[in-house]
Amino acid sequence: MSARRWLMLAAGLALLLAAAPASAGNDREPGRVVGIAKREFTAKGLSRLGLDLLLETEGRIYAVVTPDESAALAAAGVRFTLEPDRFAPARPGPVSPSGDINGAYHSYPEIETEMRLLERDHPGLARLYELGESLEGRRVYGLKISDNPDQDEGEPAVLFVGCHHAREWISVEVPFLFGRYLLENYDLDPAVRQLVDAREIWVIPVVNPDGLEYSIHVYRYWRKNRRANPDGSFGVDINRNYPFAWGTDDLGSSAVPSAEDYRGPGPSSEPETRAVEQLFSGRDVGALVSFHSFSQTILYPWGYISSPAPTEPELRTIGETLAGLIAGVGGTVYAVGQAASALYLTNGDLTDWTYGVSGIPSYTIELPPVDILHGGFFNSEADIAAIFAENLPAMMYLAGSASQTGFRRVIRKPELRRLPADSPRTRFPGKVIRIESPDD
Ligand code: 0X9
Ligand code: CA
Ligand code: ZN
Repeated sequence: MSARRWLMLAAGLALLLAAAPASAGNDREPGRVVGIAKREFTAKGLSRLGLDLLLETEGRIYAVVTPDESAALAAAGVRFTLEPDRFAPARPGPVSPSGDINGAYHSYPEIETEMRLLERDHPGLARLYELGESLEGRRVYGLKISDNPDQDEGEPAVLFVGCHHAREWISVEVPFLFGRYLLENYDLDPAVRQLVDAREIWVIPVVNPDGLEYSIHVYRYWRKNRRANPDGSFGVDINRNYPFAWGTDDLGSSAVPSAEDYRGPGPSSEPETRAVEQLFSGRDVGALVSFHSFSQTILYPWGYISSPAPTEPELRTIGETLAGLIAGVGGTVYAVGQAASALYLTNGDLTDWTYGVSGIPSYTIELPPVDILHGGFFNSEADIAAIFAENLPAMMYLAGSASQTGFRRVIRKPELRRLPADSPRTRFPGKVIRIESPDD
C-alpha cells in the first residue's frame, strides 16, 4: 500500500477505530483533531483562524484545535467531527511495562538517552555526533560505530537512517537496534568484529524528531516535519526536500504546503534534510538504507523518473540479495523494485540524492506490515524484535559489501560537532507538546 492510497483510506479508518479507547493514564490533554467539510471551511473563511491544519482528503480538512478553538467553531455554527487522535494498536501486543503512551517504541527523549548510553558503554567503538538541529531545537543525532572511532581511517561509511516520516515508528527501532547489536556483539561475534573494524557504520534513528514527538503526543498520523508554512498549515515532507531533481514535477512531490508530500519552498530548505546531507557529504559513503514503513518493499532509484538507473542491474541484484536474506530469517517476503514503478514517483527523496550524487547502492526499505489490513503504521510492540531480526542479515550484508561500487567521492568535508560528554540534553522548547487541560 502506498502512502497515497493510504491517505484515501485514512479518514474511513479513523471512523472505524473511533470506538477504540485512548491509552489509559495520559497525563496530557493535547489538542483535538477535527474534520470540517472543505466547502464549509472555505465558505466561512476559516483559514483566517490559523488552525493547525493536518491534511486535506476526500473533501474534508482535518485540523488540530485547542479547546478554545473548538468552542469558537461551535459558537460560529461550524459543523465539525471530532476525530480520534490516538488509536489502539491494530494487533494486540503486550502492554508496555513503562506505561508510556508510545509503549516499547522510542520517543525522542528516550532515543536520545539510549544513544548516549551506547556511547558511554562502548567508548572504544562508538561516538555520538550532533548532525544538526531540528526546527524546534532538537538535535539530529548520528552514532558512528567503528574501531578507533576518533580516527578517520578511510574505511567506507555505511548509513542506516530512520524516521523521515513521523508516524513510521518502526523505522526508528530498526537502525537503532542495529547499532546496539553491533556494539553489544563486537566481543562475542567475529563477523560483527570484522565488519565494525573495516567500516564506519552510522546510524541516524530519528531524522525528524519534531514530527516524531508530534505523532506521539498530538496526532498519531503525522508525517512531515513541523515547519510553519505561510498558509497556516504545518510541515515539509523531508523525503521530498533533498537537492537532487527537487521539484522536477508535481507528480513526485507537491508544491502545496498542506499536502502530505509538500517539498518545501526550496531544495534543502529544512534543517533536518541538511543534517543528513552534511554527514553524507563529508564521508566516503559506500551504501545507504533509509527505513520507512509500511509495505515490505525494497526500493532502489530512480524514484523521480521511471527510466532505469545507470547501474540498475546491480541495484536490482543487491536488492534481491537483501530480500533473500530477509526471507531466509523467518519467511517474510519483501518485494523488490525500482521506486518509481514499484511504488510511485517521488522527487527529492534521500535515496535518489545519494545515488544521484555518488552512485552508491541506496535503498528505501519499507518495513512491515505488508498492508493496512495488517496494521499499517501500527506494528505491535511484540513485533519490534522480529522485524529487527529479519532485517539484521541484510544490514550486515549491505554494510559488508559496501565498497568501491559507485563513483564515490567526498563532496565537501564539514566538521561534525562531537558532543562533549557533559553537554546537557536537548532542552525542550515546549512548542510541540500541547498541554491544554480545560481544568487549568
Ligand atoms: O513516499 C516516500 O517517501 C516513501 N514511502 S512512504 O510510504 N514511507 O512515505 C518511499 C520513497 C521511495 N523512494 C523513491 N521513490 N525514490
Ligand atoms: Ca575504524
Ligand atoms: Zn516513509
